[in-house]
Amino acid sequence: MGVVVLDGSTVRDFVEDEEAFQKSADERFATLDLNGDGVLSRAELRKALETFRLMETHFGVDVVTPPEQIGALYDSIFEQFDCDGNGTVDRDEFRSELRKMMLAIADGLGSSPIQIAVDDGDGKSFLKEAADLEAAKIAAAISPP
Ligand SMILES: [Ca+2]
Ligand SMILES: [Ca+2]
Repeated sequence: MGVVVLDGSTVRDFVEDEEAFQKSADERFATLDLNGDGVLSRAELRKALETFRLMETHFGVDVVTPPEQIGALYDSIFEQFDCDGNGTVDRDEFRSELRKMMLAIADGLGSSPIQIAVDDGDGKSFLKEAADLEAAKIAAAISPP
């Protein structure tokens, strides 16, 4: 394990490196597409969001979120990904939404660096950490004040 320091420009550079970003996004997509049909269903995306520990990171220790509220949260995230509203998230939708979220994170981070732990030489865990952040960010953006 090592630690990298990440700030807005690091994230932005990553997203703007078209080839690297696309590769990471595609790898993640393939991991999430459990039945291998080339699209993400609602259930597959939900599983992914659970993996991102969305609830733990955002809703914290002293708040118990009712299941129907969690369901609504997952639904609204799914709809954000499913741009054409056909009920599944394809590779392009996934990639472009991921890019938007990463850029939003980059804006949020600005020039205040944060430290994240990564497995040495494992590019995927960088994306995973970034994904944790973006999941928390979506939760913050769409949950009631
Ligand atoms: Ca699938
Ligand atoms: Ca779609």
